[in-house]
Amino acid sequence: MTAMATKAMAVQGSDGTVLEAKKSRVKPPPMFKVLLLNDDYTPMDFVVAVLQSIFAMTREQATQVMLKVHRDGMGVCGVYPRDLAESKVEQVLAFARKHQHPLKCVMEET
Ligand code: TYC
Repeated sequence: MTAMATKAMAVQGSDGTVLEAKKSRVKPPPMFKVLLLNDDYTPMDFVVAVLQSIFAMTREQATQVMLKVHRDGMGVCGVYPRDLAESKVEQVLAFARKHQHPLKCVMEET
């Protein structure tokens, strides 16, 4: 047993049947929340456009998330593996910079 990273655990049933469960010894990959932060200057419509274009939300979903960020100071845009989360954060920051909005976006391990 090398690449499998599993350990066989045999359990004998009363009728003699052998049930074999495999216990995984590999951790699932770490996941990261991508968070949008509120500010006083970025237009609401711009934030909705960011959420629709970069996070594939409908206009309705994007509006709900934008309003949550506006109200609570931050909100989750999505949960992704590290590389994808980093890419999403960079896309948001680049798009905001290009339009000269101070919108901030960060990632945080779940
Ligand atoms: N607070 C901003 C406004 O009133 C809207 C806004 C929402 C900005 C969410 C950033 O991540 C944000 N125009």
